[in-house]
Amino acid sequence: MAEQTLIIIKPDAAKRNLVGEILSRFEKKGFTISKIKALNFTVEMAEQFYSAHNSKPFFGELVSFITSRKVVAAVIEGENVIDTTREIIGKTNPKDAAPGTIRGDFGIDITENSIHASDSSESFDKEVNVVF
Ligand code: FUP
Repeated sequence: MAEQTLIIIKPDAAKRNLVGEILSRFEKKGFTISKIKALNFTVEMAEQFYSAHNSKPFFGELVSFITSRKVVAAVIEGENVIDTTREIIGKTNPKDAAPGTIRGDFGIDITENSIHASDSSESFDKEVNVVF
């Protein structure tokens, strides 16, 4: 089976109707969308999804943001999709993210940074079970 990753188009981007624009970047790169849905994260889902960060000072804000309104989650597949997707989304903080990356082009700040993507196959396995 092809490698898979999970992306979440976060509340700030979904609110600005950037879903099609963002998904098209993955399709144009040759990746396939194998699952997709719009959903509202519950607090329980958010705490599980971001459990690696539960001792960080920004954890509360992160949970509050991701649960604030509807997001779009998708499983994307293709060769080397995990690392390539991390390049397509750009650095965590939009001010450090290169132009042409999703966060560089659309991110507002380190919280409202438009998109999440799994950083490893272990993260993907955990995250896909929370969302799908
Ligand atoms: P990333 O994998 O690029 O999403 O980055 P991290 O796993 O380090 O962080 C997860 C999320 O926590 C980021 F999308 C935004 C948020 N975050 C903050 O709000 N403040 C920080 O200082 C670091 C991360």
